[in-house]
Amino acid sequence: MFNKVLIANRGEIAVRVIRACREMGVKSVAVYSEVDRTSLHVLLADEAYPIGPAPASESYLVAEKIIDVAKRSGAEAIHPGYGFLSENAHFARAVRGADLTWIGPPPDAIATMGSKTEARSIMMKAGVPVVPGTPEGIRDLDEATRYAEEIGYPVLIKAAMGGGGKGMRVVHEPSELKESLDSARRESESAFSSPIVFLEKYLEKPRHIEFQVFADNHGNIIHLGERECSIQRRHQKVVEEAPSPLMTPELREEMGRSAVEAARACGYQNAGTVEFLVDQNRNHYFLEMNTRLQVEHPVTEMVTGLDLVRLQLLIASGEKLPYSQEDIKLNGHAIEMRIYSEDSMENFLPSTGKIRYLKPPDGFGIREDAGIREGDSISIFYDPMISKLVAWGQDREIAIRRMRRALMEYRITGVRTTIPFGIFVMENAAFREGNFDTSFVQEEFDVERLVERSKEREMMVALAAAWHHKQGQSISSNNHSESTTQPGINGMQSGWRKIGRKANLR
Ligand code: MV4
Repeated sequence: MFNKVLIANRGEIAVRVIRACREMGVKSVAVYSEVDRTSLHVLLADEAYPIGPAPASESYLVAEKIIDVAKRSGAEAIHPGYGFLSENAHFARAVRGADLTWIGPPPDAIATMGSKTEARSIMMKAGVPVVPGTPEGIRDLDEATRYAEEIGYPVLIKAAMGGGGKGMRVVHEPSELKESLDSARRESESAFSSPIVFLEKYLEKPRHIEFQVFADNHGNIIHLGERECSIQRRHQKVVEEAPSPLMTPELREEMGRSAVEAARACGYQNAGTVEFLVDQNRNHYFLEMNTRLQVEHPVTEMVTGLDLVRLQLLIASGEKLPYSQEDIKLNGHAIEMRIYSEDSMENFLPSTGKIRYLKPPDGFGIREDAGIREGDSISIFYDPMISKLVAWGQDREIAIRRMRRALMEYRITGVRTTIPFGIFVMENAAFREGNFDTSFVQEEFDVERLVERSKEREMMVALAAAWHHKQGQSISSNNHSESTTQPGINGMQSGWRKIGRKANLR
């Protein structure tokens, strides 16, 4: 095992890796930009080194600086976290070139999976189902027209070197093809420095289900079950859960096999995620492979009981996978809600500023992975994620109730957050029934209703406090009635009484 590991990241994932290192007796080296000098990950690490000004392009994305700190500090390995340089094959090669261990997949696997067309081609050869589409990038409009006729409309234009929806265009009929092709190429060029696009059959309202895979350096590959990630906003995952409410043992067996074969086909090692789209007939199709540890890895940890970062370090140090596929058992249900400093009521507008008060929820089955503390400021330079809130329950209904309770306890002042959106999701009938797909947010989220309820709540505070103040009486809290925010979840204290009592006590 390593004696010292450098974490080339910041925020909650840096904290997460530092904690795993500490539990394993591995010294941790943090790197930080000027605005992160007093950040939590710097405080928790055994050593910390400055790597430059706030802009990531001058700090967390500068490979030479990070490798230089690793050499100077005597770190033997680098963990990239997610984002930044985590899927940069050049960086992975440079780390290895500096005689340091890269805690991640082989650089060639990163490069191959970074090209969506190359990834599709490898998966087709490996017998992994892919969405019907073009074998490689489209040369011109004529070729696009021929392929679109062959595949059948609607078709989806996608960027070959991209992901996350940039450069994607749905084309419903031939007359739209030229304009969509041109605009997709332009967007792909500006976002990924490559105009190469390809076509796929457009799947209407698919579900996004991804499988966690682990491969060691000795040819052993297993999967750790799936994560449902269909609740996304502008291709940004917001709520993830494990297991998927859609899953059956048979479908898990089938998709798990595809995921393991996908990893084998690209010579994978370490932690990876194979993303699938699942259509309304429960057919699964390879979408892409993420060659990093994902933001949402905690839901897999909660239901498998495994520490995925610990596994990454073991495998990177050359050890064999300590588990066979038969050892992997899923227990209970976990839901993760990403808490962003974005205003749920104002179309998720970024909300920057200082976190004046922060009181995370806790209690049985609640985990909060945070990278910032009360008093920290949400910077404009980085992703506005404050924390990840994870709720575990022995079944999905309990996990949903627990997540809702935790979100209602979560106190943050100083910035607006996505907490109200999370409460909306936990109270939404379609979500609670497991009956949702990637169109959930656009079809179910009614921001006006959220604003209305928020105003009702504010009015309640005023009226209830005034009433209690006038009564000057103590309040019995033993009579339960419907919660003001959620008719039907009984057993919750009356919102009026709770608010009035708190206001009165204040
Ligand atoms: C698709 C699709 C439908 N049909 N591909 C979105 C970003 C990138 N990860 C791929 N995405 C999609 N690819 C075909 N052939 C629908 C989406 C999609 C989506 C996929 C997963 C989760 C959320 C999504 C939101 C919009 C579109």
